[in-house]
Amino acid sequence: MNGKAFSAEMKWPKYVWFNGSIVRWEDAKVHVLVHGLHYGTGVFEGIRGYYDSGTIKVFRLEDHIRRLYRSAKAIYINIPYKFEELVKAVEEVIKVNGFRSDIYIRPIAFNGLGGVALGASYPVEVAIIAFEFGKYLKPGGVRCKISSWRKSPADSMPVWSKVTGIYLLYHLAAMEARLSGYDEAILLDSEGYVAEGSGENIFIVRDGVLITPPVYDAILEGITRDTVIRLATEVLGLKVVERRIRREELYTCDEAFFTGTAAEITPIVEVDGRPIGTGTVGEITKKLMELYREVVLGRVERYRHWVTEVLVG
Ligand code: PY5
Repeated sequence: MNGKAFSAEMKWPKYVWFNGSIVRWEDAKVHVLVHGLHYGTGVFEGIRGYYDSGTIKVFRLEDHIRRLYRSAKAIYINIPYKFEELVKAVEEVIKVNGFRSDIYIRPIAFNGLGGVALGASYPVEVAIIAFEFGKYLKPGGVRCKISSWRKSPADSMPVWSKVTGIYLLYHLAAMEARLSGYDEAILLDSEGYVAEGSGENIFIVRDGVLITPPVYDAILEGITRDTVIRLATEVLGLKVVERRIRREELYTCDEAFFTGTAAEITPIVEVDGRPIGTGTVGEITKKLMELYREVVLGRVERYRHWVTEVLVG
């Protein structure tokens, strides 16, 4: 059964970077007994690249690769490549595919073939898959449902890291929301406070102040979350408070939005049948969305160092 996801347009690429070399899409395969497939022992990243007159502009590439290594360390995955090699590999896979539209880049490292034992390490496999990709969530705003699935507390799962196995929970939450006629799920933490979306961090706006759950809560420390905090405070002069958010505070806030690499900044227009603010895209959300667009394209001098340009001819 399929959820009613707003399905992002994607197109398979010609080439994939796989275990150190560029291979054809058809040849980028793994064995059915890889440990990562059976037990979710893998880590991954999601990075966006924006096509702009002959170049792909990759947003915060080094920050994403750094987080990949951090996630790997947390679950005993030893990535057999140097940081610089993976950064280069991302650039290489973009170049060889010669993309002509916006892309999404998915680096992944997982425990490979060797056996079925838990508590064992097998040769780690690494792939970087880049493909043409459109919007992930409805850009005009999403209708959300508070999930019946709770966010795992930080002492039960390494939720701060981007671990493949943890995404089963987020997948179930997203399926539940979509099968119930909503666009996206919002997960509460084990104590009932708002944690995040199935694949996004969350912000609310109250009286002109941005509020988002703190990183010591059971959330992923999103790179888009960090970007938005920086842009809101440094450019728009807004106040950002990192603190817990109660469920009814979310229902009654002035504006709410998700942040994430795939979701970018997506307005939340309804939660559990309650319109958020006016039920349309809020003023501050709109300003942030416009500014974010300029920043990812490298058009704001102050943040140009976040953008890596890859010439695609
Ligand atoms: N929280 C969760 C659970 C996430 O999966 C993501 C990213 C974020 C927050 C936002 O993190 P960042 O801003 O660093 O991207 N999700 C992935 C993405 O590429 C996968 C989505 C399917 O956006």
